[in-house]
Amino acid sequence: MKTVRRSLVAAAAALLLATPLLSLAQDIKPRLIRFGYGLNEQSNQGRAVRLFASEVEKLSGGKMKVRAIGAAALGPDTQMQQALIGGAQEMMVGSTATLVGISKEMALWDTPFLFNNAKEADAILDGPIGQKVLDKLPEKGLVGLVYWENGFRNLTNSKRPVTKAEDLDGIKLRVMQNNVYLESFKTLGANAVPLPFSELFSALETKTVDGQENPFNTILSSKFYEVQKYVSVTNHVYSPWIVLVSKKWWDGLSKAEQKVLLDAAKASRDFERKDTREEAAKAVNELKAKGMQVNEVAPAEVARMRDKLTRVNAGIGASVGMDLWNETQAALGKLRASK
Ligand code: KDG
Repeated sequence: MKTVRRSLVAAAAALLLATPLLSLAQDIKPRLIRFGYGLNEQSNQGRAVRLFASEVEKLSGGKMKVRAIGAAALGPDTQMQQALIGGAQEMMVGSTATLVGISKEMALWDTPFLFNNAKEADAILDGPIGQKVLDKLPEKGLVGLVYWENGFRNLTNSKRPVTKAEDLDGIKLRVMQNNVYLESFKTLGANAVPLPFSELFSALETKTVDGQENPFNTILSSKFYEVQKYVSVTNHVYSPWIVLVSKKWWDGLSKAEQKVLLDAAKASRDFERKDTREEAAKAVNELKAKGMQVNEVAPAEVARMRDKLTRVNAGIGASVGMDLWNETQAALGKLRASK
């Protein structure tokens, strides 16, 4: 009888001892966040995801850990967006343009020539209008934390320099899977071919498409200079990236954990924009050094492109809502008047 009692006491003691260790183990086991992105690790996008990860680790005291997964290893933007909505993935960064199928107001940022410069972009994206567009996401199962800078987009192709819209005639131009981009480049005379970013390099390499359009940073980091000869500078649209969280997962976080992610996202936004702009300033010379031929499209020809695209703008206003469209135009008018 004594032996039984002794063994029961020993078992109870062991359980008591184990429980704190188990709960301690639970306490110190960091909350893992899978953060997917489409560009490669050496890109401006990859550097900013790593900055975000270090900020989360620092601000959470090691209780939250981000696993950065690049090069579209978790799939293209559209696949990651669905994974977030379903709760199978926690976070991603991707283009606002690929989000339009889920949240139509994102098409506002596809407007050709909407912003004249980065200052205007920062003011609108980080201001009440940018927040209004973010506020449409939770009903779709997503939480948008901040906008990063993809940048002003320029044309590349393997056939000829583009000096005017007519030079696009007959060029098979890859565009993002987005109706505004498709319509815009059809209107300018190109044969627009929508493809996910993850398929773009091979499509250029195999001549499935002749050209594409992206910011200098992406042309450099994705090594498009290996499969493209000409860069034609149009700055035809300012393209944001957006840092997204699965709402299913977000709603399970404490307020403190949500604050860690938002504060880290804001720090990563400021880092990413500075880093991207510094890299973009050097990128043209680097692309020339890699053998690309760069031409600036004359302002008069850019203005002709812009005029050709006004019909596309009317469609954007209708799809995002004229209130949002008019509010954006008014805010830009105010910014330009105050210069
Ligand atoms: O994941 C990469 C894309 O989000 C981004 O780079 C979009 O600019 C883009 C493109 O051309 O697909």
